[in-house]
Amino acid sequence: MTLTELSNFTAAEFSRICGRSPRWIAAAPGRVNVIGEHTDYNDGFVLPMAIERYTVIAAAPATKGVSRVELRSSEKAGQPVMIDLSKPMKPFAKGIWANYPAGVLAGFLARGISPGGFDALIHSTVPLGGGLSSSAALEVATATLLEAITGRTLDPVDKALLCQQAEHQYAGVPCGIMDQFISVMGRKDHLLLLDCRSRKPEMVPMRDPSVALLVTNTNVKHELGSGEYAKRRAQCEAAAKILGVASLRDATSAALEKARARMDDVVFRRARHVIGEIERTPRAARLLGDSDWSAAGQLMYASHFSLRDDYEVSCAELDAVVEIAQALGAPGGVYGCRMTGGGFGGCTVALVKTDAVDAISKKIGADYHQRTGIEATTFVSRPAAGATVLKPVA
Ligand code: GAF
Repeated sequence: MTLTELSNFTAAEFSRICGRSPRWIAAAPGRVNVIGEHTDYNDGFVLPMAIERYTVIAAAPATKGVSRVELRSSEKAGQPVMIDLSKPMKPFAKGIWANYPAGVLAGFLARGISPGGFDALIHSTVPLGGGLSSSAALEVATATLLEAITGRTLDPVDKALLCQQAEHQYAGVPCGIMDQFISVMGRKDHLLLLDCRSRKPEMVPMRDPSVALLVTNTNVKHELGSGEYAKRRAQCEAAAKILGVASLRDATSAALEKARARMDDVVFRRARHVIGEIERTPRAARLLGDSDWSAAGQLMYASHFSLRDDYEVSCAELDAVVEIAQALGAPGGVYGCRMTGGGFGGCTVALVKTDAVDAISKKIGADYHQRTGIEATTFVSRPAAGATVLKPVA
């Protein structure tokens, strides 16, 4: 579905369920990270792109009271979640989807910006829990909707940070800044090379039609993910402390080697991944900008092996997809492949020849099923634009 079709579908669903047309529609994309994994909370570099999968929200002024917000997800349309804007905001129970929009709403209210009561219907084509940032897409779509309702446009950096805060404070996930930044700042046909320390974005053109980014969803999500994420952050902080630097961005491989005897092996390996990945990411951006697909692809493999062996956030299913892709190799149209996102399941991203996409998808699907008994889902996306406000159809 194109974004326009998706917007029209969401508007029609809103009308059907809420009994009137929406006045505002906002959308925000999910993302795939090409390289630069677990570097954002270490002040490093990331290289994500927005994908053509979106969270769309259609909304209209409330009919039941000026401070009553009713949120519906198209998946659970029968059960709206209610927020009373006249009362102090607080998170819902852990794990409730409405924490994401509620956290963003709280961020706007804390800045003195109130949308007043409204009814909203949320529909998403970003696979939930697939490591493609469905939560950031929901946060950023909510922020974009609130901008449309209030007429107050936030600075893009402030908007992304507000959404990150929502995730920390309302969803209880101590994420970095990558997902919210790309969902806000994505640009069609570009990757985003983001320096997570200065927050300076650099757009890297990626419009050569002869190559494509192929996403494979392993369709597994191992539950240890969220606790392990916080653990990794703590291990990185421990390494930085031993190295005497503010963050691993300031550390070098040589300094890490020198300090090896003063570190526990796990902390050492976590730091080795992060330092290597921070170095690989701007290099991969340059190579992609120069259309050196093979060299960029090698860095993607190196990233995967480092995440698998040193950072230990991969899993058997992600490794299986990377192995299948690597066995196809350049003769089979694959330049590189790696897990993408936080890990413990979710998706891989592969840099491939466009004319080999069908054959590669088929081979990955068949071999992955044979090895795991699970059906994978594959799709290709061009780099998409970031969050946007759409016109409701009459
Ligand atoms: C998750 C987090 F939300 C990001 O901030 C980032 O740390 C990523 O994992 C790993 O690179 O998506």
